[in-house]
Amino acid sequence: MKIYIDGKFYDKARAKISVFDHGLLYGDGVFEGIRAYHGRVFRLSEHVDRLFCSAKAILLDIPMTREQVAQAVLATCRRNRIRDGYVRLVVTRGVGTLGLDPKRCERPSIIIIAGTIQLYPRELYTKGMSLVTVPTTRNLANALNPAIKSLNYLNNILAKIEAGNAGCQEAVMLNSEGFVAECTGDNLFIVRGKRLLTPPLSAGALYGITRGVVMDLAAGHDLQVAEPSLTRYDLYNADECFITGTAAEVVPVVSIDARVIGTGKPGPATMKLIASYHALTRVEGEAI
Ligand code: PXG
Repeated sequence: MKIYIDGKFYDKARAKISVFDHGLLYGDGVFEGIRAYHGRVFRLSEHVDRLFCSAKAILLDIPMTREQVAQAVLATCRRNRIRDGYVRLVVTRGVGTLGLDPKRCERPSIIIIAGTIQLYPRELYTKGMSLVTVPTTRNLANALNPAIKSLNYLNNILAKIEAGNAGCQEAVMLNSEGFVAECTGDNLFIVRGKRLLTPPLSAGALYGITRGVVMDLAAGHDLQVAEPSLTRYDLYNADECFITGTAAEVVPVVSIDARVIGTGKPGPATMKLIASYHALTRVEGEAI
């Protein structure tokens, strides 16, 4: 495996960054998780755009253009002979001092790892997943905006631990007002009749790229998309529920806080959206 760091490729064992990098010391940096399917990188420019938006929000100047970053992602895939895989793109604040002032960091570092990922076992996609609402609320937009895909994921990790303690693989995270925000690494949707509903970004969700794709696909399945405020009551009384993410793709949800969702089996609209999502990944993307 060859890892890209600041324009050069290193063997896995030699791919190292400084202990003084503020990405490590303070979680000061941003990242993206990207998928490749059938020799193409799916939604590459959207991921690169979101990376630059996250960076702008934390006043981090990425020392490359969007096009150069996209080309570096493709080059890393080629170098690792990836046709189907997972790319982790990371930008850290860079090497600094033992003080949190980012101005004292020399230069941001760009790291690209191209490998594989299997977040959840196969059978979860046919049987469905159980979720639990956890006590840790999603970050406040005015504190650390959930729209920023930063290297500081402790808010989500705490929620993930709580889900695990409750015997679940994913958590429903609420915002400080008690409305549904998202999961720890996935966006959340419900189906009610012919309506496909997902929390608005203002509820404290990441602008998920898979979320956007699924919303676009909905029209082809006669579903009307809306983004209302959602409470746990709305989730419990949904006909169907699923979560979306680059790594997870589209995963049916059949139980939330021990309430059975719909029939207790993955719903028909969910299964159709899973099929059209897979169909899209087969034909779209930047050629590696
Ligand atoms: N919400 C959060 C908080 C995320 O981190 C999503 C939603 C889904 O966004 P996309 O754009 O991927 O549809 C994410 C992305 C992991 C892992 O290892 C998680 C993500 C990305 C890559 C890996 O669990 N989450």
